[in-house]
Parts: sequence; C-alpha cells; structure tokens
Amino acid sequence: MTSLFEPVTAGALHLKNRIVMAPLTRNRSPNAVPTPLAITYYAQRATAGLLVTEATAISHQGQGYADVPGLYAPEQLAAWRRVTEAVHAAGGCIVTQLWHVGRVSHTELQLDGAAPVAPSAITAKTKTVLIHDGVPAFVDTSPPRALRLDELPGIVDDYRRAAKAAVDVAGFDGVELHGANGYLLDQFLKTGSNHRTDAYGGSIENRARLLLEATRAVVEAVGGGRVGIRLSPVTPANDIVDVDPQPLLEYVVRALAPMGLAYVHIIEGATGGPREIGDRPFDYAALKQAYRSAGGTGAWMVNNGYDRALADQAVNHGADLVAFGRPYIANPDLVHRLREGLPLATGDKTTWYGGGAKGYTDYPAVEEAAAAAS
Ligand code: 8OZ
Repeated sequence: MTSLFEPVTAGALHLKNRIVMAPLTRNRSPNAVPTPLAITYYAQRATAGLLVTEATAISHQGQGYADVPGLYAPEQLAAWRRVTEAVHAAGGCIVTQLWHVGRVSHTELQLDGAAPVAPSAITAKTKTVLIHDGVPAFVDTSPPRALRLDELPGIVDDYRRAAKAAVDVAGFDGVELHGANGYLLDQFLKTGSNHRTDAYGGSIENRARLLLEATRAVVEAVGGGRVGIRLSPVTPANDIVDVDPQPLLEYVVRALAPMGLAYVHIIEGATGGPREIGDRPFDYAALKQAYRSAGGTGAWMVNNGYDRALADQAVNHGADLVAFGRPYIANPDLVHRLREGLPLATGDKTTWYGGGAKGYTDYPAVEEAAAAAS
C-alpha cells in the first residue's frame, strides 16, 4: 500500500508527501502584482507536498481576468520572490502555473484595448471577471482575432522567458504549463476552437504543435525535471470541446514522454464539477498507459473532487500525486486534517475571487481554531 503521506520524487522535485495544492484563481493581485497577503496565503499551505500557484500570465496578452498575477514585469517577479522565500522557509516546494488565456479575455484587460487572440476568430461562450471599484462582475469574453502564423514563435518565446524568470528571478522550484480548461494551449488542441488550415490546425499532430513547442521551450529553459503540465481531456470549461479527445490526449502524452517532465497533471471530468461526463467515458487508465509505454517517467498527478478515500484509492492504483483545489481554500492545514481524518471547513464562495484577507488568509488551522475557542 502506498500512502498519501509518503515522500515522492517528481523529476527534480523532492516532495514530502503526495498531496498537492492545485492552482486556484483568487484575483487579489492588482496590476498583476501579488500583494504581501499572498506571502501569508501560500506559506500557510506549505505543508502540502507541492504548491501550484494560481494561474499566472506569461505576458500582458495572456491576461484574461482582473487582478490575476503575472510573470512578465520585474515588480511581479520581485513580489513572487517574497512568496517563494516564505514557502521555502516553511519547508515547502512551489511551482508557478504558466498561463496564456487566449480567447478567454476582454478588451479592457488587453494592451490598448486590443482584441484577445485565439487559434481562430471564434468567441468563447463564457464569462471573465472584471473588477470595478473593488466589485467583481462576470462579463462576456470579447470576440478574439485569429493569431497569424508569424506570431506563434513569439508566444513560445513568452513561455520560455516566463519559465526562466520564474525559476531564476522569482525563485520557484519549477513551473506548470496550463494546458487545460479552455485556455490558449487547449484552444489549439481542440476542434471546437481550432479551425486553422495551416500547420497548427486540422490533424491531431497540427493541433498539438503549439502546446508541444511551448513545453519544449520551457524544458530547454529550466530543465524537464522542473516542468509539469496540466491537461483536461474532457472538461467543457470555457466553452471548449473536441470531437474525439481520447486519441488527441494519448498523442499529446506520448509526445511529452521523452521530455523528462516532473509530472503530468490530469483533470478528470468537468473542472470543479462531475468526474464523469457525457455518454462516452474517457479512459484515464489508457491515457496513463500511453504515457508510460512511450517512456514517460514523470509523476502522474490526478485532480478533481478528491477526498481522502478517493485519494487513497488513486495512489493504490498508481497515481503518484493527488491535487486538491477547493478544499485548500478553507483548510490551510489540509495535510494534517486528511491524515487525522478531521472534518474539513467549507470556504465562503463570495470571497473566492477578489477582495483582501477575508476568505483568503483568515482560515485557521485546526489547532489555531481550537486555541481561539478555548
Ligand atoms: C476560475 C476562475 C478564473 C480562472 C482555470 C485559471 O479554470 C482558471 C480559472 C478558474 O484554470
């Protein structure tokens, strides 16, 4: 029996347990700069084997929501440096999630009010978040323009530059490419959003090209052992859909296998929703098998709706890491609570996105809660 609480190695990352804090968007970084509250927030959660930061934009063009952080300006990197130092001082390991939202954006968030960019000029039927006078509001995304072929190398360079700066300047232990949830790389992968007729559209090989080029660039920049990637084979998040996800995702993981990645992070089902969707179940075991058969040695990280029992079952069936998202909002000491079988606190949804300390850094660990009550 493998235990969730046993150490594990994921590439160059030596993790003290198999519990991962999943990336969680919190919209508390005005001007894309994390505030000192983020230092407390992540340090409070440093008992996780691995912390993955909230999705963090690799470029201004990659921004799609109000007050999400970035990795493309010196003040952003300096602010993240204080976060990574605090996490390391608390004995934690932390990677940042590299994000380009593609079409899931709004002209108000783009440089000079430009249109968001996408594989094809198809508007996502989804919402983004704008904050006016401190009040978050969900608004429709703006119609995107299709990226020109000659712009794609620049986007790959943005991934490379952000990864290098994240590790060398901001002090992260590694990076995770956000290849999931209907953002740019997923938009290229899937047929609903990619209608291109050039080398980046059409066949599976072509649709996977940008994701693989970006991953290779990031691996060259920081070493494969410090790189993870998040994929969501079937989530409908952000209006994303593919006609035939099984061969697409199996192709992707086979192509990732020789890159020596630290881990592959899979969202099973609908992000933050049901683990089973549609009438054709996705075969996650076959996906993992495709990766291993092609020589992939990275840790296999599973995510979505896990509790202690399901997580125990997953590690006993060969998952190396289990990521917990929403439970981490209100349970900074989630590892302790899972280990001891203690009840989990539920977070206040009204403070998920935007605001300050309330609903962010004010959730106590169980011991603190007990001390306050006595
Ligand atoms: C919730 C709100 C905004 C963004 C994702 C980065 O779904 C996100 C996200 C989640 O991956």
